[in-house]
Order: sequence, then C-alpha cells, then structure tokens
Amino acid sequence: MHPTKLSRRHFLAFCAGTAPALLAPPAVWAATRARTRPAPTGASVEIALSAGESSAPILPGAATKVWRYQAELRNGRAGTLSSLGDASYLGPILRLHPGDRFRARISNHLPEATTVHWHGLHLPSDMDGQPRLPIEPGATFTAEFPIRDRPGIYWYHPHPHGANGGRTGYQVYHGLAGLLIIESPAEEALGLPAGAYDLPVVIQDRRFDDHNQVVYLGQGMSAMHERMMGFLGDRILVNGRPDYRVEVATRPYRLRLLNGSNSRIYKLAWSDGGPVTILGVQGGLLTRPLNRPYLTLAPAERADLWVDFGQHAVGDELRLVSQAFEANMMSGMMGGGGKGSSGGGMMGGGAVPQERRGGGGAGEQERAHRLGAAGRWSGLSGGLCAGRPRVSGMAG
Ligand SMILES: [Cu+2]
Repeated sequence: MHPTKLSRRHFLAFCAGTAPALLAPPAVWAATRARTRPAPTGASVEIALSAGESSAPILPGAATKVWRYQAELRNGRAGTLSSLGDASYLGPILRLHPGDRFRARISNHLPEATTVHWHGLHLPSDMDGQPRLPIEPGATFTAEFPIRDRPGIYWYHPHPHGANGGRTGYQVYHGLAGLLIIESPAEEALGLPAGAYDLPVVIQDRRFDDHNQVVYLGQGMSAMHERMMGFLGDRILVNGRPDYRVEVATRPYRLRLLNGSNSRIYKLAWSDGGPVTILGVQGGLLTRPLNRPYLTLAPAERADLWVDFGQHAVGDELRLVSQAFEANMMSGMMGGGGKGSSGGGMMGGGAVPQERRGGGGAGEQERAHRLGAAGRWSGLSGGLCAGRPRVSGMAG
C-alpha cells in the first residue's frame, strides 16, 4: 500500500467548546485502580505492572485482540498512574518525579518472553529491560532504579529478542506501550497548562484485517521487505483510538506527543496553517519555545507542544494533520537522505526534509515570558536544532 494514502488525512481533531466541564474525556484522567499503601522498603513509588492478552473495541464491530500493560499503584503519590480508558490498549500513563526511587514488579502473562524497557531514562542496564534479560511467560521481574532524568516525556515498551529480527516490533505493535512523564515542582512553577489541560497524544499506525484484527507484516517477500524497510500501517490511531476527537476549552493546552509507531514518520501541522509551538522534545523543555510550520516526529520521538485554542471561536475544529513529504525509499536502510513516511526508522540518523522557512511567521515566537524560568535547563537542551528536528529510529 502506498503511504500517501494518509496524506493530509486528519487524525486528531480538537473542538473548541465553552464549558470547562467538557474539557477532557473523563476516561483519560480516571485513575487506574490506584491506591496507596505504606512502602515495604525504600522505593518511594512502587507499581505492579503486568503484560497480558486483552481486547479493545477499536473499530466498530468485533473487538481487537491486543496485548496490554496494566498497572496498580502499590506505593506513591496519587496520580502516579492514569488510564487512557479501557477502550485504549495503551498502558497507563506513569508520572514520576526526579529523585523518586521507582520500583516496578513486572509480571509476564503473555505467551512469550518479554521485557520492559524504560525508553529515554538513564538507569542501570540490568534494570532497563534489555533483551539479554528476558522475563519468561509466567515469570516476574522487579525493576528498581532512581529517577535521575529531567522533566519531560518518556515511555515504556518491551524490548525482547526473538526470531525473524526480534519480537520488539511485534509486541509494541500489539499494544504494549505507555507514556512515562517526569514532572517536577520546578517545572510546575513555569505555569504551563496542567491537569485537564495537559493532554497525551500517542500516535501509532496500524493495519486491520476484515475481522478488525491487527496485521503485522505481510506474507512472504512482502514480510521480508517490510521487516527491512519498516512496517507501515494504513490507519492512524491516537491514544489507541481511531478518529480521535477532544472537546477543549478556548484556552492554552499542553500536548504530550509520542510517535509510538513502528516505522512511520509524521510531518505534523495544524489544519489552520498556524505555527506548531514546540516547548520541548525528548530530553525535556527547550530553553525557549520554537514556532515551526510543522514538526517531524520519527518513531519513538516525543514532543511537548503548546497550543492556544483561545485563538479559535467556540465550535471551531482544529486538526492535527499528517502532511505528505518526499521520501527516499532507500534512506531508511542507509540512514541518510530524506526519511519519508514510506520507510525508514530502522537505522536512524537520517536527515529530515528541508524546513520551509517563513511559513510560521516570526520563527521563534517569543513566549519566553511564560517560560522565563526555563533558562535553567539551557545546558541540557539541544534535542531539537533550529529548523532541523533530530531523528532517531527504533528497530521494527
Ligand atoms: Cu524504545
């Protein structure tokens, strides 16, 4: 199938509403059976995390068989876990603070070995779900480590080896992934939109068969080709849902984007042509917000966006669209040239398409007064160069 099928197709709509009561689907922020107990040991935040078989009503008709993370809070702050709702196959959002000592008791209820990799975090390698330390079916593993990273967007997913290039791509594709957000009182002091105004946006592509079941890789030669070039779905899901829509208030929001797709790269832009305001990328907040006509997000990359729906009238609909862009079919393999939505993601390190200049107006819009204190992070920024977002890959 040709990737341009997705060109300009909107997959995420924000509708400006009036009443704050309409802000976010309650399911998004409902806690996942969260409860607090005294800590038996030194971990300040402890969860029980299971990976198992489940199903989700993704498309009209039959439910889709998925693999799903579920979690329970054993110790720690209320709000550590938040669910995207039962209709989403994604794991709960995990919110941690710098300085936390985090423990996850991981149990594998899958029919095959798995691991849990804490993507983006700095932690001891023997706690990081490396393929050399598989958790066999029916087994458990306790990962414990201090949270040393900056506030920002991270995620967790399996990282096992396996036949035919490994099972990482397969397991993530079948639903095993979740957002991990590090937040801190210092970041809170910046006054960015929080709570119901801080929305997760996990973007993934999937392919479904006639019975609403996900299909991973084609048959025969096509499977080999897709394994080499990167598997692409033909349907975009946001937070595990098709045609995702959010009722929003006419005010600023913070969006936490993760490209959780196996291979697809997105060129994201607003349907009204307005600038994409980037507060941060993987690695945390930038020293100041950047305005760009679009944002390129490769597999596993994250972006912190700011958007003011107050610029729109009540009843307006604003869409986040995935624009078409030129792709070099071999670039995904070689790691060079423009990496397009038709492939890539295997080797990483490629250049992104040339930035269009001027489309976003002033370039770096000065919203610095809102982020004045962000200067403290300056030594650690740089995940996103001006006009040239960094690209990284994730093995499919
Ligand atoms: Cu990863």
